[in-house]
Amino acid sequence: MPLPTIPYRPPRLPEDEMRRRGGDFLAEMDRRRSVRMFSTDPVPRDLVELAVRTASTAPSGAHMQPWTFVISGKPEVKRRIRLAAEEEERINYQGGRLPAHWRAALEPLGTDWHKPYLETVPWIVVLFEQRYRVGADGVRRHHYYVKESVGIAAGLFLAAIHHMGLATLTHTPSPMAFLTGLLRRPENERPMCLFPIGYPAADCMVPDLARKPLSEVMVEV
Ligand code: IYR
Repeated sequence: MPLPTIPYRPPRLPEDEMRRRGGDFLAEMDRRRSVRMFSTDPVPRDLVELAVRTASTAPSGAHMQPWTFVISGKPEVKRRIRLAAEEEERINYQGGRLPAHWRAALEPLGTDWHKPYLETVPWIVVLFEQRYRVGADGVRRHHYYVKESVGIAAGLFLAAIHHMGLATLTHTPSPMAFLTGLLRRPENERPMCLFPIGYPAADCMVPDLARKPLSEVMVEV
């Protein structure tokens, strides 16, 4: 049975107003940076909820919304995540699991296996993708375009966090399967990305990187 339909009538704006809004939004998003130096200042839980609700407005295959945001501000949970992530990353960086080309690509960013911020940030949010769902009847139902849907939700989450004046990082400890057990997630879920959430530290520094110009990211045919 198709869903009932409702009117969708967003206001039609004058072009100069559209241009102003688009430019303002670009300028704001262009100020976003991935942060690895966080303040320990507390962040109210409702701000994290707002970002999750914003992320959850993402379009998704057949509107299945195949994502779960697991949030924690508990010191013991954050500590266990830090220890497990650092163990994996130590094998990556020091144990030779990262191939030479990957280490070379990361060199300008100056990352290493130490992830102290995972323990000191007020919140950690782990985004899980639901590969399928299990109905109340115990029957498996398909999810569609899961990676694309969850990727879009992750982007909206980043934008929402930044828009509120908070900072985060798309951290993908590799492999990240330890998060499924540590956070007691069901078999249908796989961790996709971990976001430490907080304010940037007062002495926060970020790499002085440049974004590709339009001419390198857009072609007209
Ligand atoms: N997961 C590792 C390595 C890493 C990989 C990529 I691709 C980055 O853009 C940054 C880091 C880490 O978190 O250090």
